[in-house]
Amino acid sequence: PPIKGEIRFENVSFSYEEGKPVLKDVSFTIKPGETIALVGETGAGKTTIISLLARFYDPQMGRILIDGHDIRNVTLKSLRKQMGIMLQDTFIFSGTVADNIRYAKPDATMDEVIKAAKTVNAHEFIMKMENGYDTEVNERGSRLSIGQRQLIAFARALLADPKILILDEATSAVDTQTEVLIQEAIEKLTKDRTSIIIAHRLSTIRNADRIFVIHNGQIVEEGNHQQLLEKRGFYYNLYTS
Ligand code: DGT
Ligand code: MG
Repeated sequence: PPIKGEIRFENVSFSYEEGKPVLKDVSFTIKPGETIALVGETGAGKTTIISLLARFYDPQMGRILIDGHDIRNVTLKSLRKQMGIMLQDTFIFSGTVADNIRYAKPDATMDEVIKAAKTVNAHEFIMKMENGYDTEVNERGSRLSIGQRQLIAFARALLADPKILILDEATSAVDTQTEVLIQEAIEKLTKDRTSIIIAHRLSTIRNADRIFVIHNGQIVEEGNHQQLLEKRGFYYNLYTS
């Protein structure tokens, strides 16, 4: 059955190694369709939160629910089908650009592939490549810039049309023009789906419905950009220092 995309962490604690807690009693609820930005210093636990949601690991304590169902009672296959996960190192494999976009939906038609690419601003640069969508790229995506690889990953995610979108935003700098394309694409991608973005760019953070500030394995502040600045706490220090 189709899911609504509510995400709930209930008293989640997790450690990779015994005696070294990484997440400590984390609880939150994300409403269907909401966009959440996770921010916090390096090692705070941001990637760990999304790793638990995708069940790369299970928490030692607490539970994680999607639409009220404990994700441990869902098969991994159906869980991952509901989620579009984009990690920092965008995954490109050898094949054509179209194959790369079609990855999560192998039976997609060319029209669907193009439509997805257009929506996330990838169409234009693809059409400039010598064979357009049939251009071969290699595993390392070495013929593509980092920004272009990201746009391809966005097209892939959009085509898969997951209810839940997880994005570990790349830190690598891209040129100003690509930056604008990426920002627009993120806004379209997050529309009408529950999204969790480990956000590095201020524009992404400002556009989020809510921001969770992670510090030392806990959510220490929560609110939108303006509310958090007014607190003059962790968030304020992250963005004004
Ligand atoms: P980032 O990506 O540098 O901004 O940092 P976060 O916030 O994504 O941090 P995260 O969740 O990767 O790491 C939290 C803590 O857990 C940190 O002390 C490193 C540790 N850690 C992360 N991944 C692993 C792992 O696979 N094994 C072990 N033993 N520790 C890990
Ligand atoms: Mg991380």
